[in-house]
Amino acid sequence: MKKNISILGVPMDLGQTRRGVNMGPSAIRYADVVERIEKLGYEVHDMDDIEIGKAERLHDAELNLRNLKAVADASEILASKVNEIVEKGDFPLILGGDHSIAIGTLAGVSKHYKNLGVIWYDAHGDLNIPETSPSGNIHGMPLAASLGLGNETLTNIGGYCPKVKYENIVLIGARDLDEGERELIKEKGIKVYTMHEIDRMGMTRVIEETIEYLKDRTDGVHLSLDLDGLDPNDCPGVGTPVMGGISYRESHLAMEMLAESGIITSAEFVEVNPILDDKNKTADVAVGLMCSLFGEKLL
Ligand code: EXY
Ligand code: MN
Ligand code: MN
Ligand code: MN
Repeated sequence: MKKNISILGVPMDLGQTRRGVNMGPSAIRYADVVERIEKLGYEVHDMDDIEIGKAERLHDAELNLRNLKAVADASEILASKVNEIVEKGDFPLILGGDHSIAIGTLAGVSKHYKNLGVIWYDAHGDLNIPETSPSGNIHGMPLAASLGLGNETLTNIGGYCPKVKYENIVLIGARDLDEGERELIKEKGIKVYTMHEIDRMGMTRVIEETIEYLKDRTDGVHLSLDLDGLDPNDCPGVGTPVMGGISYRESHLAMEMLAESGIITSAEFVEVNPILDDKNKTADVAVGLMCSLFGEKLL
C-alpha cells in the first residue's frame, strides 16, 4: 500500500433523512484518525471537508430522488478532489457522510483504472434506482448509479459512465435487500457474500475468495465500507442498522487480510452518525478498521 494517505471529509447527510451523519467526519477525526494512521508510519494529509449544499424544500415524489441537486453538486466536487489525490499519487481515504458519497468517490477514482474492482461492505445492496427505491434516498442507490443505472445526473458524475462493471464488484455482509436489488443481483450474476455465506464459510474464506476473484481481473480495488455492515451492537451509530451483522473481529480479520493482499488502492468509510452513537464508539471502530487496513498488527 502507498505510503502517503490523503484524507478528505464529506459531511453529507442529504442522501437520506436522519440528521447527524454530516458530523461523521468530525467524529472520525475526534477518534484520532490522523494520529493513529501516522503511528503506522504513513504521511497523512488531512484535506479537510468539502462543502455540502442545502436540502431541498420540497420533495418531488415522482422523481423519487431526494435532494438530487445538492447530492449531485457535492458528488462533482468530491470527484474532482479525489481525482487530484490519485493524480498526486496519494492513497485516497474518504470519510462520510452518508453512502451517497460513493458516487463521487468512484467518479474520481475509476478513470485511473481500466478495471476498477469494488468491495461493497454493507448490510444493504445500495443497488436501487428511483423505480425500485422504497425511500427515494440516494444513499440506497450509489452502487447502481456507479454501474450506470438510474438517473443520468447521477450516472454521469465526473463526465463518464459507468464507473464499474458488474463482474468487478463483490458485496460482503448483505442482509437487507429490496426486491429490485435481488432481481438485479440474480440477473447480472453479481458476486455477493450475504451473512448466510459469512456464517457458513467464515470470513477467512470469504476474503480469500474475494481477493482471488478480484486480483487478476482488476488493476485497482476500492473498498467502500458502510459501518452498518457491522452488527449494530458493535456499531450503534448508523442511520439504518440491521441486526445480525458482521462482527467486530470478523471485520478486523477482513481488513488485516486485505492489508496483506495489497490489493486495496482507495477506501471510504461511511454512515457514521455520532448523534445515534454510544460515546463515539462507531467512529472509534471505523478508525480501528482503517488501521488494520493500513497494516496494523496485533503483535
Ligand atoms: N434499501 C433501502 C433504501 O434504498 O431506502 C435502505 C438503504 C440504506 C442504505 C444504507 C446506507 O447503506
Ligand atoms: Mn505528500
Ligand atoms: Mn451503504
Ligand atoms: Mn448500509
